[in-house]
Amino acid sequence: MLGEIQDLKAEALRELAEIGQEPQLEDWRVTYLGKKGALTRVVRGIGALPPADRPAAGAVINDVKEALQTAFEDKRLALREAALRLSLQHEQIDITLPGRPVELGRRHPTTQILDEIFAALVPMGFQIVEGPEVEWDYYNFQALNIPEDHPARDMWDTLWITPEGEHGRRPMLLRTHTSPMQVRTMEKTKPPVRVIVPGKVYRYEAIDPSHESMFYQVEGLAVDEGITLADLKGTLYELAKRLFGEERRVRFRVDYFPFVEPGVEMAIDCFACRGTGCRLCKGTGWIEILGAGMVHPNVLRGVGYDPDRYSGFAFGLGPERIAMLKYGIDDIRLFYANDLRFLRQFP
Ligand code: 2U9
Repeated sequence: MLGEIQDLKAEALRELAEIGQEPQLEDWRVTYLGKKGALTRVVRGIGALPPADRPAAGAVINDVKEALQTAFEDKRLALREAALRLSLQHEQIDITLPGRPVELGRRHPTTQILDEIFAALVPMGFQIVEGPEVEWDYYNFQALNIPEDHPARDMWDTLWITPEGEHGRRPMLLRTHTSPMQVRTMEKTKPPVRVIVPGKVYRYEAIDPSHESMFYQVEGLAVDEGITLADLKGTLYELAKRLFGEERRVRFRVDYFPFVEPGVEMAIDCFACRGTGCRLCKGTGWIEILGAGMVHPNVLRGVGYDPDRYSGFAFGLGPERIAMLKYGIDDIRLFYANDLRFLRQFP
């Protein structure tokens, strides 16, 4: 019997030496060390020996079993290490390869102009506020001194949400300017008020290179005791210089908007020809860039301000128009067509 055990051990070790992969190693373990394996069979054979020989046989079997188990563990470690070495060789990362380029986003040209406008006005004490794009007729028109059926309503081609002229329901629309938010702000706060309101506005327009149905606006409002047209001029002169260069000159002329009195338009001297007349300024030497005025007493009264005590100035401008002038863009539709060839030109 002892001879049989030694043969078994030799046979097992020889087979083990030839194994090259883990699955075969497991087969080997089952064959020799498993519950129904070769060694178990030998152990069962002990019962057939004379009782006096049994302890010695048992000791030998245990030694063999231990030797096979140790050999098995060593082999398993060796296989693992070999597999690891192989995978390190094959899956090596070349850290000298350049990385894949990450495409950086850019700020939209409208956003860039908005930021420039904020940079000019925020240090003067204007706060940025935003309001709803869906508005009541009251805030968009009536509170701004534009009553129903007033001819000035034709100045804004409106996208209505409730059918126009419907009775019994408060008329609702897409705001045609951001002025409604100035009214809301004044309703909620006492003077002094200094706000700028950027945001999208909507118009019922035939779309062409100079008309879009959605565009941005920035409107500003300052109300306090003793505010005069000189404050308006000084503030907007600084804004013009910030947007178009320190050397700019400005020109104010009378204009009409129902919510201001007097109303003005501001022009800058043409930065392309310096005032001598060219295509950009249509030969006039001046380019109109914004509208403004002193807030109409009716508007102040409507929000509960006493027009004998308080006065204010307001202005409005279109960031797309500013961008078109600055960058020589000839079609407003480019702004919101999401064509990357256009957008990538604004670093
Ligand atoms: C309140 C009272 C008065 C805002 C003003 C303008 C003149 C103006 C347009 C210029 C180009 C807007 O983008 S645009 O179409 N705006 O000319 N806006 S005064 O006056 C206000 C605003 C709010 C309560």
